Amino acid sequence: MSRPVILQVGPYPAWDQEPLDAAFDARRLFEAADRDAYLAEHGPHIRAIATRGELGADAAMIAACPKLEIISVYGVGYDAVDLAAARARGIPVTNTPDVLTKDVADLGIAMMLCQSRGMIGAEAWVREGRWVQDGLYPLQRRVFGRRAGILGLGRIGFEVGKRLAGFDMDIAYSDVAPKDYAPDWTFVDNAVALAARSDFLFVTLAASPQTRHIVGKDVIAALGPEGMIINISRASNIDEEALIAALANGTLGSAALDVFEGEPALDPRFLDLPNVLLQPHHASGTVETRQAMGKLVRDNLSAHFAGAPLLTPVS
Ligand code: 8YV
Repeated sequence: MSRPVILQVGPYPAWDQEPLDAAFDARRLFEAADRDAYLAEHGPHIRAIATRGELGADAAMIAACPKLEIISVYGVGYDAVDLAAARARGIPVTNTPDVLTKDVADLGIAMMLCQSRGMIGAEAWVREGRWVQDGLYPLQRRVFGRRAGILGLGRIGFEVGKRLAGFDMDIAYSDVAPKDYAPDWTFVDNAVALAARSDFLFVTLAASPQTRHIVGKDVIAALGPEGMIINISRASNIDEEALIAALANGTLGSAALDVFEGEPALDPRFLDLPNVLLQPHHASGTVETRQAMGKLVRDNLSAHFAGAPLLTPVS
């Protein structure tokens, strides 16, 4: 039987590529020198798009594939998929929730600890011989017992909260409504009030047009010169201009970011700021999680072509 033709938007690790190629005739858009010409040539044959969270599938890509039946996203976030364009043609979209939740939460916690305790600077202090030359490393700020705010108490936010509880932190969260699965944490009904009662603000919201720049000037000001923002969601949830300005003038204490507008080519002003920890969008980047994500992408595609229910459709 001939393998279904699929459009592969970005590269996957070798352990995914082999089984993907065995099951599907994958046309590799990311290897094309001329993307539009490639889509014009291969689009008419494409029955599925296999993409990644940050790459998505825009309206033009969807339109270029008139026989498209399904879009399978390697990532929990599907904000880069034009859902309206997919829905208009009844094309289901799947993502990879759950399998990455705990790794993403772990990295958020690691970023908080690393930034709060100045671990990057401390490492340089040792390597550059300053411990011998200048003595003790400057004192940093503690984490345990302080106030944490979680903006978006979905699966990832909840796992962040569970971990923060282990640091005896005072935990609050904001979401569209209080969550019955978080009875011990304080519900705050807006982002500014949440920031005002937080030392650390975790941004764990699924991105959408409605959440764009939800962390703006007011939230940043409410967090203040001692506050820290940790973003493990999407860059669009934060007004980057306001963030850079506040980090530069000290009205915000610090930030720890895994995601950036225009990534991987982030705003160069970030590189000059000493009070921001920069991570290359790798919160789900463990071997274990990435293997599970790759399998889920393929399992959703296989289920579709077998006429079986999708494992993780986006509702
Ligand atoms: C991945 C992500 O980094 O799950 C998401 O939404 O952004 C990430 O897990 C990405 O999709 C891998 O390419």
